[in-house]
Amino acid sequence: MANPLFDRLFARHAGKPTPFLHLPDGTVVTHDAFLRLAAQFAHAITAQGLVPGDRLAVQIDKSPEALAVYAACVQAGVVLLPLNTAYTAAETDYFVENSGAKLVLSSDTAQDAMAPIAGRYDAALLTLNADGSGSLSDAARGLPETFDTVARAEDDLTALLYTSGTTGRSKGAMLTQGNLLANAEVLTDCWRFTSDDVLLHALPIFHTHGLFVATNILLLAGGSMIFLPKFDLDAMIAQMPRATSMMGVPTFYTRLLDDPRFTRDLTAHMRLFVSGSAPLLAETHTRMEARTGHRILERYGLTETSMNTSNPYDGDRRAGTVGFPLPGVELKITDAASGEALPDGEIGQIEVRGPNVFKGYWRMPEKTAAELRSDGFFITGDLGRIDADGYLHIVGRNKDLIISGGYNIYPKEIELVLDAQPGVLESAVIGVPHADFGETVVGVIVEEPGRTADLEEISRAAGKALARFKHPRRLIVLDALPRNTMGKVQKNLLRERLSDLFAPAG
Ligand code: MCA
Ligand code: AMP
Repeated sequence: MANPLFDRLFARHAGKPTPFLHLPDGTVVTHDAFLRLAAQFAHAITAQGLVPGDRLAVQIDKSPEALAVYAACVQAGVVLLPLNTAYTAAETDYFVENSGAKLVLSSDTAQDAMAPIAGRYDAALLTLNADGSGSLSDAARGLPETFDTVARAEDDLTALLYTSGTTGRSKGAMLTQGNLLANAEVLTDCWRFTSDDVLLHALPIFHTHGLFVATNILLLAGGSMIFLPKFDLDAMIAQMPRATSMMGVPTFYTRLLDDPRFTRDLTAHMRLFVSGSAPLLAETHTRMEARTGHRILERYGLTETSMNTSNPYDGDRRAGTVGFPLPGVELKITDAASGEALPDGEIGQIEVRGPNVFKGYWRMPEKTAAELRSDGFFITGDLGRIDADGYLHIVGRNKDLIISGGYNIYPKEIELVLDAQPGVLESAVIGVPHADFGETVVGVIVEEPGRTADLEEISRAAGKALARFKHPRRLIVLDALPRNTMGKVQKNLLRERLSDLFAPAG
């Protein structure tokens, strides 16, 4: 029976001893071995009582086994909910509750923190560690190496990916088989991926970029991936000569360019460098070309839509732009107030429609209605303009969002934590330029009259509540927040005032 995503990405490789994952220690995981493990995991997961449509929340380190959980979910029709390993227990609690996950997968070390959460929401708990050990692997051992693929339609859910909201509450973006397949097909074609490709993979696999864009393309093309547990400069340099391609966030590129070993010779075997998830500085683009002769291909996407636009493979890859709408993707610039389309050249909100656009937010019909129009256009919250040659420029955001090293951070979530601390009257959290992460988090605090806020104590409280990458790197006390006549905090003024705190070098 048909399961379009499994059939196209995975089943076609069954029985093939071709390389899929190259690990840093030299081990190669073949397509065949990967699929046999995925089938065993599918048995172990369904043995926990999960049926098609049920959610599996995973907060585990990157490993071949972790990727096999993705394949197992697709094969069994279980909806995957990948979570950043940096999330605190308090953050994870919300995702498990909101998704109604039936099974939670964590590491052995996180098991004690996770058990009460799983218990609270009646979810089973299994473990999978970075080295592939854990109770999931124990349960899977000896189970059949084939699994009867569950029939699925293109409209069925494959994954719930949570993206934070402007109100501070995360929303689960419902991605269907059809969404992921359509995007993988278009990108494989546009970026010319083939079975000869070896992708240097150092991104996390709990976000669209590393999990879907990178992995799905390579599966579809039949290529392989050098699968690194995380970005590590020495490992990147060591592996680069064996790769043909790399996908990264801008921080990958600035870190590589800051290392003298990253040269034209080192990258001679590469055919493609892709950047996305955050704005790539034109300066990084220029430095890259001068140093290596490669022009980075920048593209633009969101969790809700996967990829929308891309610079051309052949043709001019223009610094400071994200290229053209991908085939099948309609894109328009609209007036935020009226929703009317604006002529090319004018700045407005970016809206997109196509087979890549998600189905809505999990159990949040009002939020879905606010962002996904009934005619299928999704309001991205990004501001852009289309130039005379048709290239899209992202010029800002219509949403209060900080992107640090490719991770999205919603200030509201942090402001709620700061506001709750003793001595704090109110707060404003902003992103300021940062040489390594692009932007970083700064918290501005106004103290209650006659009281002094204990900044160290506040930092500790933020540390307990929020993932490390969201912590304000600096807390600053001001007498008052700048406000406009409507009483709205003017964050642009704060950003201007504090822009030099972590200013990029040069
Ligand atoms: C780690 N830290 C961070 C970040 N990452 N702080 C702020 N922003 C970050 N992104 C913390 C660490 O916990 C550590 O804390 C300190 O910063 C320094 O860590 P370091 O070792 O330098 O960082 P790292 O482990 O090397 O990670 C940096 C990274 C990583 C390689 C840039 O964040 C990364 O892989 N980012 C990619 C994110 C991504 O895949 N985004 C795609 C999502 P301390 O030492 O103080 O305890 S967006 C998406 O999918 C859309 C659809 C799209 O368009 O692609
Ligand atoms: P996420 O919610 O993690 O999917 O992040 C999506 C957001 O990342 C978009 O709304 C953009 O603001 C930003 N983004 C992704 N790619 C780019 C890019 N190439 N340039 C600028 N911003 C980008």
